[in-house]
Amino acid sequence: MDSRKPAKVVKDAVEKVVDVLTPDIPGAPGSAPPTLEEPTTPREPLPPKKEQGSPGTVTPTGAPTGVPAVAKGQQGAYLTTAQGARLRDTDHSLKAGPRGPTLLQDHHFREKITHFDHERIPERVVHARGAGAHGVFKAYGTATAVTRAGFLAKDHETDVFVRFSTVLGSRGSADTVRDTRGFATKFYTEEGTFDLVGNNMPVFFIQDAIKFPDIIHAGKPHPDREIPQAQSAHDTFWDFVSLHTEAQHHTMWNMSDRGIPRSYRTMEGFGVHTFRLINAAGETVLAKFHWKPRLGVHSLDWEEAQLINGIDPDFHRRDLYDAIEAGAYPEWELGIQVFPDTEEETFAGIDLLDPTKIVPEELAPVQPVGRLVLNRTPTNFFAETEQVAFHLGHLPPGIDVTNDPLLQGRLFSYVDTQLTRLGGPNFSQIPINRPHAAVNDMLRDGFHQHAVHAGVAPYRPNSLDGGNPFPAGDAEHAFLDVPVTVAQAPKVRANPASFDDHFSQARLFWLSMSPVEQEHIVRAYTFELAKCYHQAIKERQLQCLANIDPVLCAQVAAGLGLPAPQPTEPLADVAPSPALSQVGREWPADGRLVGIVVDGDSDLDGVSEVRRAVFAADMVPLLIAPHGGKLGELPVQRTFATARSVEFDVVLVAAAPPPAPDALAARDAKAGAASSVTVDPRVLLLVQEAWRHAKAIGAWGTGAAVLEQAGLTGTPGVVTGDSAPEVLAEVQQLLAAHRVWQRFPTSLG
Ligand code: HDE
Repeated sequence: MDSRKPAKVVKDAVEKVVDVLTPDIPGAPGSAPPTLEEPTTPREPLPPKKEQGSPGTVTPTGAPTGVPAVAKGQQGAYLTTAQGARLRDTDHSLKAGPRGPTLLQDHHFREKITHFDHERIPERVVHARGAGAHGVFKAYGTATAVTRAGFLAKDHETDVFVRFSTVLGSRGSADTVRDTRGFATKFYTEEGTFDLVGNNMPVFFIQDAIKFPDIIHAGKPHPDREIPQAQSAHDTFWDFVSLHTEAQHHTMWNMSDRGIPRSYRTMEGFGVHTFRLINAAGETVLAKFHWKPRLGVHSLDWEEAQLINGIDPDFHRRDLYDAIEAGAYPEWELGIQVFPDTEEETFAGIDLLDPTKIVPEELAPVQPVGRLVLNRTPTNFFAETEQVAFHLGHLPPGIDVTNDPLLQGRLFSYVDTQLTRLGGPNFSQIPINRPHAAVNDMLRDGFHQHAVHAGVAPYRPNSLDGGNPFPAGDAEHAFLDVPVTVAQAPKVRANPASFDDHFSQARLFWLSMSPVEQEHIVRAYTFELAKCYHQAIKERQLQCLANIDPVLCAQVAAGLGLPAPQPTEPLADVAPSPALSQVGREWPADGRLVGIVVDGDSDLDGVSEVRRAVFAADMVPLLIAPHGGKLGELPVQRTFATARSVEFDVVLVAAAPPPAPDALAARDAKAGAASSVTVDPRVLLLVQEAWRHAKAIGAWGTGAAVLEQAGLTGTPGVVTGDSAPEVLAEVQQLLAAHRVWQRFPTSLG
């Protein structure tokens, strides 16, 4: 048996396979292509796909089993009952004659239907919609001065499972809604599981956990009509945040491009709260956790996001799985901002216990402590992504909590919710939740108990089980509750006065944005408030905007057709934090999708060369043709009827295809969207839409005529040339900046 960690073994195996295979378009269902005829020769189940991983092979109490992943699901060639009895027929229920009633004695029928009837569990009350992946975290060793956590020791590798999510929508809602994203990481450390349950935004709507039901009730669909789904553009949300003004900073993040990420792979992650770290000598510091994506922070365009919601509601989860299958493993660097652990628990005048505040990176740089690589997709969504249970209290020695009142309440909530959702107190024994550390917890019995506990004395002290289990000390890596002094104070329902500043950091965020990002913020507020029914709510929110920034307020007010109010508080004098802006740098484009328009008259050798170059750059080429099948030797992935620009990060045009036989508005409404007698109107729509979403566009050969007809030639970010590879190279350069922002003038800045 290979003694290395399962993740390492799989990662190496996956890399080996990827090396030798010609790259394939990701997304194939199953690990082998199907035959045309139904297979009839009995055989063992197919193995998982090569990039699929599954929970660690450990017992419910953390002992390695070495069982191969395939043996954890179904086994054997034959259909059986849940008890393993082989079955002859599952297509017909047992009846009193072919035309007679079904018999109650049909135990197979009852087992099958009863189990089916109970397939669903309650979805998460928040963060119901999500997608997960397995990976490996490797520490740099740079954090050992401040924490004794073993998984942060130099070169230490730890298996992880990450679940990304939206907050508001139901399990079946669309991915690209405007919302905060969850970024929850389970580190299976040898000193106990560490869950870093964060978001893609560093602040939260509320300062005290007791307000969580309020903000969520306000954000969820209205209780009477149960609309709108998965969005904040409605009266109850804006009613709450305009009255409960501590929500204004987080709301500003949601209205910014951070609310509509391009991909989970292009999101930052934040632990939000301040934690307390303890080193080997027992010294403490305060710290905030950050995830920095290798690919940079990038977003969708708002119109693009709305179109995707209809065209591919699974856009983000597909992107995550496809990127891993394409070998473009998503990567983040984990970093910490470190602050002295002083009695006031403040840094540069910022209260570190207030989760509505950031500490700008310019004041406290994020220090990298390790790298996360997601390299395996789940084998089974339900078993892994749906059943994974995170909890802020899953802490290893070396990381402790602070008195942030939001964090304190979360420490209660995460176990409580699993009791209902996962059906009892033994959810940590579900394979995806099993620790990779020895468990001896004296917790016994309960629904779905998977462990078979020996002994007679699950209590302490005992002599009957030889005194086992024993308390551990520092030498045995015991968890340490830091003996922080709690100041003498009256028992009150109150916040410290320092929590009263609700607008200064919303202003800091606004002032840190580039003009194009500010335009997007104006657009989002205007869109959302315009969707509210009641004028009083719009006016009240405009008052909040007036207290954040008069320009922002005036722009939104103009869009709503309302007067811009005067501030009721002096505007805060804040220094912008350039680190908050997403634009102005260059990043790798791994895993991006390149749509290539082709037809039978295209220079197929040139297309083939570009296709290879796109694969070599760790991106995925998708050919878009008048019909499916193949063009020469090249497989077609999309047709003019099935493609939409929002699927692609870049559009390349290698043909000027005349209208295809299905270019009829009655067959495909898109064909009525633009008129042209010489080029298929769907191709014109494709490039025009890509253009208005600020995407790079390239064309060579006859393709240049398409851009000419679309009126795009010579505009910023539109590349034409004779040589396909040269056009691609230029387009790649544009893609490094994510979008061609200079295409559009702004009225701000
Ligand atoms: Fe959560 N949150 N939360 N939350 N949260 C849940 O736990 C809660 C908060 C976050 O992928 C629930 O298992 C309270 C902040 C993520 O499985 C629940 C408060 C942050 C996820 C819960 C907060 C988060 C959750 C629902 C106010 C960012 C998804 C199902 C004090 C730092 C984890 C579940 C996953 C999930 C409670 C606030 C992040 C109900 C009471 C702040 C990423 O327990």
